[in-house]
Amino acid sequence: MAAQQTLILVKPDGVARGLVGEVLARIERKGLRIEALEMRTLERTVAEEHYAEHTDKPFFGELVDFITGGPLVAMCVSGDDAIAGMRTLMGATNPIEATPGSIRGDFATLIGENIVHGSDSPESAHRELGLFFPGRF
Ligand code: 3AN
Repeated sequence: MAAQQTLILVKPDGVARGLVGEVLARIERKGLRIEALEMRTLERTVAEEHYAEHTDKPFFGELVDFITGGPLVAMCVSGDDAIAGMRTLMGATNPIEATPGSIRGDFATLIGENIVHGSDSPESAHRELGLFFPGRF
């Protein structure tokens, strides 16, 4: 078990649907720690950098429009194997394939509106935490 930190977002769809408390409660009940939390509306430049690996995908424009389209909640979450633990709590990227009991499995149907983001590796977590919480983690 490695102690890890990960960037978690409740995306604009999750905030608009009133699911912030639900997501926070699941993270806390799991035994992970919320180290930092901020509500903000992302600037396009930050969104483009966050999703840099998807620049060439056909859905990139849509993705940036969506993530900048309203306030989101950004968090640093820490704990034992926090990166994989959060990916399991979140469920598969496509909510139709996400296991019931996971956040996406319980609350979403669309891949483009799947409520949460979580870093997918220690390298991504380091990069994404630096982008959202500069100089803090
Ligand atoms: P995850 O968020 O599970 O790490 P990624 O990194 O593959 O998934 O994708 C980032 C985000 O891009 C997803 N959360 C989803 O909102 C969006 N996305 C991924 N694939 C598609 C797709 N085929 N069509 C529309 N949006 C997509």
